[in-house]
Amino acid sequence: MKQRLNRSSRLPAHVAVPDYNPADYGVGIVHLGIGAFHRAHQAVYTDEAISRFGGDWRIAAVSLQNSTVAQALNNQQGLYSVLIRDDPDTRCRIVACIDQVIALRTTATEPVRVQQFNRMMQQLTAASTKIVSLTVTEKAYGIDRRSLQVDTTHSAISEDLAHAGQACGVIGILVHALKLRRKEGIEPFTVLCCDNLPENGKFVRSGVIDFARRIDEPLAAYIEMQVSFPGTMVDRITPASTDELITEVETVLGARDEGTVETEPFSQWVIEDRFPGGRPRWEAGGAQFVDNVAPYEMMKLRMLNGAHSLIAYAGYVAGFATVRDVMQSAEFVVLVRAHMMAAARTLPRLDAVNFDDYAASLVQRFSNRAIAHRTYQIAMDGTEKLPQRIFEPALHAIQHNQSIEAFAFAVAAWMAYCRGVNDNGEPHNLRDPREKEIVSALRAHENTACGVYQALSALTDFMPEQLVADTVWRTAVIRHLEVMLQQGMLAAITQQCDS
Ligand code: CS2
Repeated sequence: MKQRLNRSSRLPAHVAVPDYNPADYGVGIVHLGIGAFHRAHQAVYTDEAISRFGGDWRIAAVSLQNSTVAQALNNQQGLYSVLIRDDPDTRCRIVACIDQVIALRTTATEPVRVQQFNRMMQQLTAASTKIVSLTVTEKAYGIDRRSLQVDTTHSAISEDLAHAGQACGVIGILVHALKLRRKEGIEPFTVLCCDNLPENGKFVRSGVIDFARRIDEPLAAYIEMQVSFPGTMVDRITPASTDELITEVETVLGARDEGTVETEPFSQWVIEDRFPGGRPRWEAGGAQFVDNVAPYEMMKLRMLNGAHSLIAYAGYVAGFATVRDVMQSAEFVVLVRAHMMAAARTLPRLDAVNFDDYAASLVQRFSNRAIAHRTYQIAMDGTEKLPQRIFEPALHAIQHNQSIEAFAFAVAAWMAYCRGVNDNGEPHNLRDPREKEIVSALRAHENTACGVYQALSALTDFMPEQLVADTVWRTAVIRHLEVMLQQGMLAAITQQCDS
């Protein structure tokens, strides 16, 4: 095994290295949730910004669930590589803007480590911290997407409301840190949500204010007045890192990098420019600053992520392991393109973007032969993803007399996936926060298209009532599901493409 990547590693000339000395710059950002996506996206933009313009904008990152990334990066002085894969070329660059990673827990089931918690709080309350950014996935927030209030049945929310001083959930941590800053007379930080949620800035703002109101009314009023929550749209396809990737990168770098990530060449970050405490000049990495990010976000959620979920469920059930494999099937491509165009019809006009071109570029990105993005990875957390990706455009379609077929097909594919077995007879876990509920609902109903629909459409706070009550919708989902269950996913796709 080679030596670990570090600041004195002698790297091959084709590996791009940042042209700044990390030790010259301080920390200005705390990032919660340092998964592969953050390392391939926001950290790269920050690295470009520091390279070009300098500034104390390095990142102190926090892992909320386990210590794997902390162990990897802290043993490498925060350095890691990004493998940018295109077909047939691969480029490699080093990112140097991570200062340290604080792991709150060793594994998800362990309690929060007090020392690590204190280190995180120290960073969050430092006057030099101007931004707290987040990529924690949809399920971590515990905010009800309809009322935009905190969901008191969510375990992190209920625990943190009971012990706000030792908060270990995202919202509780933000509120606690803002409370301490206010008490000490330190300006608040800007909260930058980078998760795939509609109007993500507004979403987190509402949850934070609601949580604060439940423990400290004046704090809630202060947050409402003083704290900025810009919205963002983030985009870069980034598969989960694997051991094979680490082995491959070892030969590329001549050093071992356990924090490496692989990603595609495309990257997009659209941000509302509201940073009272300042921000890195992310323009250096190509970030776009706009007044209102919502239409971009809606486009990306409905066209890219919606099509991704369709590919994940239909593809996985049909026996395809990766998105690129799915995109080798001409019929699948027709289905995916039709889904994107149905989603495009539900969007408000966006002068800067032509939706046909956007769909064409997505088809090309999904077809990248150099990226093995697993359908099973994207299929995860369906109950958290479907509402904004599929149900919202479906509701729009109903309200505007547009066809609902594409959305009904995607939901039927999700339902087929929820049965826990694919068309090859291979069983799988759903990896959904509501997995237990789904399994017991399915057990209580007949294993027919009607029974499965009945069970899953009745999950509480999931499918919007307007959809549940719509007989055209119900009939369409059941019709597709019937074909999927009786003749298999590929037959259902053929019929959908022919119709
Ligand atoms: C994917 C996204 O896993 C998923 O649900 O749809 O992670 C997708 O790859 C990114 O949003 C692309 O920017």
